[in-house]
Order: sequence, then C-alpha cells, then structure tokens
Amino acid sequence: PMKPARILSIQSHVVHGYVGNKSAVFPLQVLGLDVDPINSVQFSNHTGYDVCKGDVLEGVELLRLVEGLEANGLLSGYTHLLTGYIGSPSFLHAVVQVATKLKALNPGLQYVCDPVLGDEGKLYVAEALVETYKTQVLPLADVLTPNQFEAEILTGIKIQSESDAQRACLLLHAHGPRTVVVTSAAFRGGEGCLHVLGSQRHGTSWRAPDMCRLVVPRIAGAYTGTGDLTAALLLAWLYRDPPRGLPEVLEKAIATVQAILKRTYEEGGGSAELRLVQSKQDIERPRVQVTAERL
Ligand code: PLP
Ligand code: PXL
Repeated sequence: PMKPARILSIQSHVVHGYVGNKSAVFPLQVLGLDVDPINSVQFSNHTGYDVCKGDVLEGVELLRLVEGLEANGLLSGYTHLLTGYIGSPSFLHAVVQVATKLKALNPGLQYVCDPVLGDEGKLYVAEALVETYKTQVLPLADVLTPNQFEAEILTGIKIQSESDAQRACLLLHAHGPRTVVVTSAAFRGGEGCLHVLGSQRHGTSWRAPDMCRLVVPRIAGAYTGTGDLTAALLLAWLYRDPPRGLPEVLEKAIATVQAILKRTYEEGGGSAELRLVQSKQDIERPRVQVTAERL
C-alpha cells in the first residue's frame, strides 16, 4: 500500500479559464491525489487575452502561508511539491526556501518542477530567473518537465534532433533531477508531430539512464495551460507507478493531454480554454493510442 499522496501545488489562479492551478488541481483530484493549492497570482484570465487584471503574491506572502502550515504541523505530511510558472526572482527564491524546508521535513518528498521560461524561441520571464533555476532549483528537483526551448536554455544545448535532446537530458540529470521529461519537441522533417522524451536515472549507480520516446500528432491550434496540465498528469502517473514504468507513465499522461486538446479543438475551434471538466473520463481512464518506445 502506497503512502497517500498529498501535493503542495504553487501555481497561478485564474478566475476564468484553465492555466496553472486551474488546470492542475482538477486532474490531480480526479486521479485521487490530495492537493493543497497556493495561488501565486490571482488574475482575471491568462495573459494571452487583450486585458489581464489581478494581483501577484510576493515571496514573503508565500513564506507567511507556509509558516501558518508549519505552525499547525501541516507541512510534514506533503509527499510532493509541484511548481510551474513563476514571474519574479524574489518569488522563485521563496520557492527554493519552501522546497528546502519540505525536503528537510520529509526526505522522500518528490519535487516536480516545470521550469517555465518560454516557448518557441522566446523567453517570457526575467533573464535573472534562468540562473536561479540552474543553480538553486535544479539541485532540489526530482522531476523536471521542460519543453524543448526550456531544455535548451537550461543546458545551452541547441536541440535539433533526438540525440541533442538525449544529451540535454544527461546534462540536466547531472544537475539534480532523477527524472526528466522533455514534454514537447519538434525536429526538422517531423512537422506534423511532437516528440516527448522521458529519461530516468538509476538510483545511485553510474549506469546510463533509461530513456523512452513517444511521438504524437500535433493538434492544430494554440492552447494555453497544456504544460501545466502535462506536469500534473506526469506527477499523478509517476505516483501511481504503473507496471511498465516511465514509458507507461508517458503513454497515460499524454493520452489524456491529447484527448483534452482534441475535445478543445473540436468544440472551441483552436483557440479556446481547455475543455477540462468535460474530459473527466479521459483523465480517469486514458485510452492509450500511441505507445512509448524504449531507446
Ligand atoms: N503537448 C502535447 C503532448 C501535444 O500533443 C500537444 C499538441 O498536440 C501540445 C503539447 C500542444 O503543443 P504546444 O503547446 O507546444 O503548441
Ligand atoms: O500556462 C502558464 C501560465 C500560468 N499562469 C498564467 C498565465 C500562463 C500562460 O499564459 O497567463 C497567469
């Protein structure tokens, strides 16, 4: 019997729509994991709309909430920390302090870090965050879920092929995380598809990590919150630990992402909010269409 999962999820809240905690909490709950959300911002909607209003939590305010949890003895029960988009260096520093404290209280705690820096060649956070991620966050992270661009920024490796992505994973492992999933990568010649690359280092040995790949059709449209959704599903399936290990984790998480994007495309025409609530069954019982190959 597994220890019941209790996740501290530090992510954005939006009143309307599904990014950050709004796209992570529901899938985690549907899969039976207990999640305590801390909202790092509260915005009317995601930043891709014409107007976005709301407030940002300061690092000291995050630390105050964590102090309250600690004073009631509620910090020691967490099995996972999940973090996503972080907008300021001071907030990232506070997250580093929280991760350090949680690990001191529970050495088995898994920190699942989505190092949100940008996409498609564009950085959308302050440059100063990159160095903090490299030097302070990576050593604490157990699971890292960069996209292709984020893996490039964190490693300095230009990723144009699968072997480039594999080299990037090796370098990321060397800085801390035992599990790395490059959640989407596009290579020349493969225009209509996206590659997902998973890599898992062995406990303490020098053996080469186990790697696997999944190739899925790219679903037309521009969606926001997909990365947040993917990281949450990977956390849940890693925790559930299916028999075939990482390849099966990738298959199940990505099957759900694809089902949700397909529904969002069909019902919303390619630029809508994720059809998350409508996809409850695809979260509970992903129908795997594409299998992951071991490399
Ligand atoms: N991740 C996966 C696994 C996908 O299949 C897709 C689209 O098909 C996306 C993400 C969305 O792609 P992006 O957000 O990179 O445009
Ligand atoms: O999905 C990343 C994300 C998180 N939080 C906020 C966002 C976005 C993407 O637009 O606007 C507030």
